[in-house]
This record gives sequence, structure tokens and C-alpha cells, in this order.
Amino acid sequence: MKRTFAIIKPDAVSAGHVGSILQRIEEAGFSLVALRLVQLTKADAEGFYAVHRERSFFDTLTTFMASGPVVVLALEAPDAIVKWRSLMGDTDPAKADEGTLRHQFGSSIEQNATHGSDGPETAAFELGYFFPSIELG
Ligand code: 3AN
Repeated sequence: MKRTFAIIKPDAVSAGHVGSILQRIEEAGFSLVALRLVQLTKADAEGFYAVHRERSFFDTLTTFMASGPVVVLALEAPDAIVKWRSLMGDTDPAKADEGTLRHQFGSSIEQNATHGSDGPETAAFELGYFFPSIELG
């Protein structure tokens, strides 16, 4: 899979980290395929995270994701899914390796600065959730 879907989450956008994170993405060698700033509704966030519907944190996670604008991205690179997840680091910023985005910009397991697809099917769903095919080329 050459493409993955990424989000710069509301915590990182409101803290002014969009520029720094985009710089890290470019320096890591990803090509930007599509990029947009979007304000999710709670329903948008619930649809996006539908696989986590039964998880205890679903309500707070979707409320957080709708709490301010996010940047949604389609990224391209060889082995994009694995490469982006490794640049993000562990879900929990406290466990994320030094040098990863979540270590640097995340503040909690929920407010962890970035999102990335966890597999090819998820990436296909998530890219299609935000980008019309005309924007993905
Ligand atoms: P990842 O985003 O690293 O693939 P997932 O799929 O386990 O992690 O979780 C999806 C999102 O749900 C995470 N990015 C995080 O914001 C949130 N999350 C995961 N675990 C928790 C938790 N224990 N408490 C609150 N939010 C969580």
C-alpha cells in the first residue's frame, strides 16, 4: 500500500503545531497527495471512528475530535501505512519513542496529536471518508 490517511488532531492544530508536523512529514519523504483543514461534527467523528463504537473512550474521543479543526491528509510513500505509524510513535505519548510525533506533540493517549490508518482496508475507508476520488488522483 503506497498511501495512507493521516490526521493532525485538534490538540496539535490549536497548539500551532501544523507547520512543524507538515515539515516532519516532508522531511521523512512522504508526498502530499491531498490535504484539507476541516471542522468535524460529532456525527462525522462517530462515523470515522465507528470501529471503536463499543470502546469505553468512544464518547470522549469523538467529542475531542469535533472540538476544533483538524488537518486531514493523504500521504504517499513506499510502505506508507507502516512508515507513518512509525513516525507517529506509540498511541500513548508517554510510551512513544523519542523523536516520534506523539512523543513530541502528544499530551495523553486521547490527545495524541496525530492519527494514522492501521491497515490497508482502514486506509481505503478513511481516505474515502474524507477525500473524493478526484482529489486523490
Ligand atoms: P492508534 O490511533 O494508535 O491506531 P487505536 O486505534 O487503539 O490507536 O485508538 C484510536 C484512537 O483512540 C487513538 N488515536 C486515541 O486517540 C484513542 N484512544 C485509544 N486508546 C484510548 C484510551 N485508553 N483512552 C482514550 N482514548 C484512547
